[in-house]
Amino acid sequence: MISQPIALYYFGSPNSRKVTIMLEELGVPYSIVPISMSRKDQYRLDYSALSPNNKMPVIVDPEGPDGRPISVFESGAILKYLAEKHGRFYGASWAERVKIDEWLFWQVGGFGPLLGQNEHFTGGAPEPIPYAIKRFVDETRRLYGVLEGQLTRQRQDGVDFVAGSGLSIADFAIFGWARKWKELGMGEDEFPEVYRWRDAINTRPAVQRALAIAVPKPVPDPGETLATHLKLLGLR
Ligand SMILES: N[C@@H](CCC(=O)N[C@@H](CS)C(=O)NCC(=O)O)C(=O)O
Repeated sequence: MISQPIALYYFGSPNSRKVTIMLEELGVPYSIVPISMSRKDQYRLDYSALSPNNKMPVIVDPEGPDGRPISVFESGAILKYLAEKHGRFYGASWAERVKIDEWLFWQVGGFGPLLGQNEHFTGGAPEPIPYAIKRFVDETRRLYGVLEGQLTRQRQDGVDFVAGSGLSIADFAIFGWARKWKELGMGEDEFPEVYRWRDAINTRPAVQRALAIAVPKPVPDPGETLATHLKLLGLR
């Protein structure tokens, strides 16, 4: 049976790329619905119905639990949903899934948001604020150190991935911000285990396909697709 494609509301940044990496690794059909932040698409009322926190990514799966359509927002929830649906990249036991969850939640609750603040204050703020830059660069260095420690322990146990016994959604979640070490002020030799792991993930063909996704310019208006999805989900 051919599955109906999952639609991914997408903005080309680490949070959406976690999901394209997962979908490419799974090899399931999907379509991209690009969202324009400069046009503030994320604050449209019809988009808010799918994403009440007005962020990307969101997925709409026409074949969700019990065969019914479902939408999912929050990148961590999307990764867990896809892993559970397809029975892949989420460990082989409950104990392993708990370990994967630790690092998934570490990423969505700390590594992602804190490194996002680093990027904002070092690159995007209208004026330089030395206190904020120092605070978030220091915190980035601490978090990279935490990841370095975990990857070192995993290697000592003969595992080349962040959590559990193999490649998992924790790797997909963490990879995006581990790529950006230079912009975030980290040194080339500071975190050898992080960089070795990042390079290994980066060379995976599915990851390369995900990173190569280009969004058409100008970004098409998502209104028609949103209307179709809201109808499918019974929200209109
Ligand atoms: N916790 C959310 C964060 C998502 C997020 O911050 N997305 C950014 C793009 S990377 C966004 O949509 N920003 C729009 C805005 O802030 O207005 C997740 O993990 O999905």
